Amino acid sequence: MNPRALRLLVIFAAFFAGLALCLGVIVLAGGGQGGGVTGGIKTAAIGGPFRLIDQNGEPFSDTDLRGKSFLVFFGFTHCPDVCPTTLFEVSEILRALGPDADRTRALFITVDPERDTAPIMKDYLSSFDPHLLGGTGDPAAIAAVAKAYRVYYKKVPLEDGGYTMDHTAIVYLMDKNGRFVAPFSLKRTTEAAAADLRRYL
Ligand SMILES: [Cu+2]
Repeated sequence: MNPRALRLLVIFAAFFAGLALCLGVIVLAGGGQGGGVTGGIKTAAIGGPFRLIDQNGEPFSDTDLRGKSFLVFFGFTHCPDVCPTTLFEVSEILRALGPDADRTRALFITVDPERDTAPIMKDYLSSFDPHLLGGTGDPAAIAAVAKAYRVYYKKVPLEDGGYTMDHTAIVYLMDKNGRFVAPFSLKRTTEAAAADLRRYL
């Protein structure tokens, strides 16, 4: 093979390796959106014990949620779009459940405990459905619960000297025993999502 052909071959190989990598990442990232499809996430390994502080400053743990299926997702109150959208959509689903919403919870755990103290969480969550349960705590407690739920988060400095947070935006559905069921898709009508959640109450 002449050197030029070899170089072309190397370029093509690199391109397809890159493409395969991108597709792999897309499949993994897409897993969170495809209700029931876990996209390579080891389902049995998601969730576990945690100890957090709610938006009223009261401690709570996974055992306090026993007997109730619940949604759980991670975010932060300074989030510009993904978190408020998710909180809004989850609120709509809880509202669609009517009185049955008392039999479930939606847990919003901060990945930014430095800024998201209980009073800040309370203020923020007051704009959404009252069945939402805020979770904050010291950085070690947040790191532990994020690890249990296989959630990635990272502080990203901003030019103005502040920072934002990168974070996993999957909503997890957990059953009455605190076991992971599936990622809970919000890419459907409120009614369809509420009907799906109702099956686990
Ligand atoms: Cu967010």
